[in-house]
Amino acid sequence: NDEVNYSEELDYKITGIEAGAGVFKASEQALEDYGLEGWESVASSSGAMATALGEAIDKEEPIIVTGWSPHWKFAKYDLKYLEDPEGTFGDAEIIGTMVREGLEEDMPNAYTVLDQFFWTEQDMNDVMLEISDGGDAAEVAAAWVEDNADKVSEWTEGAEEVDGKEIELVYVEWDTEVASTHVVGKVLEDLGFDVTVTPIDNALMWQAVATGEADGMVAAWLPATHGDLYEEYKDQLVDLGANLEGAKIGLVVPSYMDIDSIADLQP
Ligand code: PBE
Repeated sequence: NDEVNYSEELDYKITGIEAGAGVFKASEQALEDYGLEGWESVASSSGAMATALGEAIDKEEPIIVTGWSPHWKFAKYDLKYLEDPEGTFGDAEIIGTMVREGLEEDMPNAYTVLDQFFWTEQDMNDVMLEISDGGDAAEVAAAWVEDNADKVSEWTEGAEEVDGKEIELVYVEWDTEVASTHVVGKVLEDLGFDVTVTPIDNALMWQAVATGEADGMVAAWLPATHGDLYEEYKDQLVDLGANLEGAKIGLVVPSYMDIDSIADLQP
């Protein structure tokens, strides 16, 4: 094995994100599945992870982060996923929409929009990149909605305007979810809804929709990433299916690192 062993240089640390994120939990599972003794995944936040990644790349130092796509980091930097022969991080994921029971009866027009909301990785990337470049999420979302009237009209087809009805969407402050939640929130606002978008922790997001405290969310990563939460709450939720296809999670490194597989981290 002539690959570089990065263990000591990295101090046996994977740069994680929020402890409640599916990809963070999967990274801890990977340490077990691959027998990476002495290694740990260090919880932080998505923002801190992105900062650490940028700083390492500036200095061409090694770093391993818990990553996901779509994400602007792949447009900004040359990165690769480490191969995952054990399948700990699952396969292709979808991002799904979940709403509370009774929403269809209470707010049929919002239900229609949330049910029809579907966009591409490219759409999401466009919004994410502008926000990562310092744009205000609500303003970037509003501009995207204005520039993509054709797409938006497919989501609003059959929905009628309302007069200030309150609706609350919950999300986690991951770049992907900041983008999608603000875009769909803006579309609902334009239909006349009084929209609140509330950032919370992942498990609380699922719970809030399941208990009806919140009306819906567009941040369900399935089948693997949030599989445990889906199992726990699926009987109390209305599953409106995918709003984006072809998502993925895993361990991500700069392309200049001389390593291809998680298995290469084994002692
Ligand atoms: N993520 C982004 C989330 C889902 C969306 C991959 C960080 C997670 O791991 O739970």
